[in-house]
Amino acid sequence: MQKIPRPTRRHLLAAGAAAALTIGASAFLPVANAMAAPGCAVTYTTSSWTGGFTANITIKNLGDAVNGWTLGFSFPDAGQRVGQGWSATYQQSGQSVTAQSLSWNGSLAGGASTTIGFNGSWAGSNPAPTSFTLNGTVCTGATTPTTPPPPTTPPPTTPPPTTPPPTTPPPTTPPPAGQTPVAVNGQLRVCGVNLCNQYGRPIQLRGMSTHGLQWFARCYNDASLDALATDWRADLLRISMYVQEGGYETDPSGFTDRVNTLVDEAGERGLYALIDFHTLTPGDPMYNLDRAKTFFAAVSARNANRNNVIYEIANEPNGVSWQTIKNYAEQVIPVIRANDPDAIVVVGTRGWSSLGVSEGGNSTEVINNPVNASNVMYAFHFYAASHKDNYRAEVERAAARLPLFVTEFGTVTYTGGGAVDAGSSTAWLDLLDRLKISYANWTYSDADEGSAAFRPGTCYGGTYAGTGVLTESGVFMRNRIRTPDNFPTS
Ligand code: IDC
Repeated sequence: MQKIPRPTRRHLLAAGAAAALTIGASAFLPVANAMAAPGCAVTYTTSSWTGGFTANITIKNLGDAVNGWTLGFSFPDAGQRVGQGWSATYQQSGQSVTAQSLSWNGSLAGGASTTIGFNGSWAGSNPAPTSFTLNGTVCTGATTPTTPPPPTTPPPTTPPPTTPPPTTPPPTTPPPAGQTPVAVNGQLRVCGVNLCNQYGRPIQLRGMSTHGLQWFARCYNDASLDALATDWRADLLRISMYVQEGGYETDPSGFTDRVNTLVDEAGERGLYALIDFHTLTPGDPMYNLDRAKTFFAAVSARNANRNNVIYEIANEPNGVSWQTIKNYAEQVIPVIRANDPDAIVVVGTRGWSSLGVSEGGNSTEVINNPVNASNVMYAFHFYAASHKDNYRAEVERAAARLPLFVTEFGTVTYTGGGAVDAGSSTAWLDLLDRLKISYANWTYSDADEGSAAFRPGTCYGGTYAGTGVLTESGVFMRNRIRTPDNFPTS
């Protein structure tokens, strides 16, 4: 019943960094400098490739507490440039660079650290800066080791399967604790237009969305989540908490508890948890602003120390301007940041998260007027049987300029029902794979509709692994999701 979002975007340039980030040629260049002053210690590490690099900078305050800070350094080579940064506001003049704190990370107690970073470009060589200042004081404190952290696990060596997966339930052996998606990738952040892991490398998360928790709670239990982690080998569980239609507004504390429990269940299996504040009707997110603040204050406080949580603050705004959505986001995001400053927040877009397309707009309105916050991504939704080439073209264009996250999509029509469109679904997922855009499929449930992965009645039984319990959509999605991730670990 909802409309369908359709984007149309043009391919903006993947500004040096994004383009270069694509593949392979990255070498980890450990560069760490710590400086000796009593006031601060800085660790600067880069992941570098021809012409581009990602820098991660950890700043440790060794002096008195500061409220607002500016880090200063100079690039040794005149060809080094800061591109898109995160967690600070960057300025460069000649070879001199300053990085100024944001509202949420400006307060740094004595002994506290914060991490910032940027994507940059280089021409001649790419040496690390050798001296840093914090609020004008040269950093001379002892620094952290100059070698990059070892990967927590070796990269997966298994090649992609060359034969179709078995049709009988495979053994659901859990991956070793060090090899789950969360163990390998750690705390995520947005870098450039990408979702990056703890090594500053772009990754794609692939997973499934729950159906409405108010209707399908029976589908989310140890056996079904074990199957998602070990049989589907998913990376991500989207926890879809409707606000209306019998959802959150009817029992705020009960739904908050249910979401938190599922965050834990996902975490125990090494899955990322995408907390979806599933607004839909009414389409104006402002209608739920107070509820959103209450809900996100609670879940962000409770989950602040977990590294597997991503917040999606409005599922599908519709019938409202981008400016209204942006205003909503700029009120909800600080509530989250106050508790959980480094978590990624995904913001819904106009026209049922179509980047405006389903309401006659396009992503230019977001590009020209982005949410005023760092570590933010933008939601794009599609239903493959309804949304095809023109929407794919828009996503491809938008992806060069905006960090996108497909927090929901279906293999069927936008009603959630109808037949699987395998051709369009394949075209979509090939595109998302190529662009490293993360996704969650609607739905990991046994709803009696084409988009559901399980056959009706499955959730009343105890078996979730294998293809015997799956619908056509479920078989299709399991085949796509269970291929190896090959997450970069350096
Ligand atoms: C649909 C469900 C359907 C339910 C309906 C209620 O599949 O069982 O009756 O919601 O509102 C969306 C929404 C998502 C929709 C889905 C399919 O985010 O809530 O689920 N869809 O219509 N946007 C586009 C499609």
